[in-house]
Amino acid sequence: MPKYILIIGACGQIGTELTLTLREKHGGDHVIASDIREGNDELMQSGPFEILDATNYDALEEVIAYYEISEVYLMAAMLSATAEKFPMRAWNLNMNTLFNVLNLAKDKKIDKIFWPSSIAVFGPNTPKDDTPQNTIMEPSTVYGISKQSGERWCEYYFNKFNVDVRSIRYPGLISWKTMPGGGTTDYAVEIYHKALAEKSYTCFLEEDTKLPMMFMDDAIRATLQIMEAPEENIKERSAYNLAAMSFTPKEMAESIKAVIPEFKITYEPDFRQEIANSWPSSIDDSKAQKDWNWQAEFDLEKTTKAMLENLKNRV
Ligand code: AKB
Repeated sequence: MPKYILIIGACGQIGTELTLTLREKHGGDHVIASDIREGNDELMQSGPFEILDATNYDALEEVIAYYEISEVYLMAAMLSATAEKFPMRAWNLNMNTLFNVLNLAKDKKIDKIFWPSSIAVFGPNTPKDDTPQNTIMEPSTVYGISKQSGERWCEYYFNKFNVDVRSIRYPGLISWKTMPGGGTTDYAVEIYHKALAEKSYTCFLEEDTKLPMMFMDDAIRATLQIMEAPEENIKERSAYNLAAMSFTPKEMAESIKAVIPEFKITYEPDFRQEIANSWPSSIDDSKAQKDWNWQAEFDLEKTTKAMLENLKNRV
């Protein structure tokens, strides 16, 4: 039986690249992209697309039945910075979409789910360095609270109803195809655009704010790897810690200066500083390495090279 996959939130930062990669792997017609708005030309032209508000259970169920979907990647979410401005909207979007998908799996209308968690599940009382898989969490942001609750619900649906849901705690993601929107780690993408266009960037975090980050190619590889792993290898049914690199805005600026010597960075921290201060500096992902052979490939230098080259070629 051919497998049909639905991506919810396909036009966002992760969704776009995930959809294109899955289409390359399974064939365009087998991967249905959906979002509340249309995406870029590459996404729209490479396979089927549906306008879909996944908070609407009936609309979601209809798309799943029509395309005979067996696997869902739920990438729609309101990220940390925007969620602080619209707490109830963030809670409703982040939780209701998850419940809709979990309930479809519970009722055997789909077989497998990917749902992204985040380093935002951790909070100010979490050990900051090499944050372990299992530790104090106590998130202090709306987004973090929704992700931690989501993790608990995923584990609950696995334990009670045998729902095959898999999740990773993404660090800040750096990509050139689609801009991020509304996150605290977004500076690490904006900086490359500004470095090329204006040779300068004003960062909304302080120079020494160290956060865990990852290049998008690694994030997509991890997502496919956890979804393809044999069921018995997935020992964490909340979400796996995932890591690649950790750096400060100052270190990132240095890596850009190595390529663009005239690049200048200034700092004007805003409300996002408090969010960043509550998150870990680095993550211990040894469980993901052990259970499904995770290994990151991109460090800061490789990421800077890939970002600047790809963005330059696009302009
Ligand atoms: C954000 O900054 O909100 C996200 C995340 C770390 O989940 N990039």
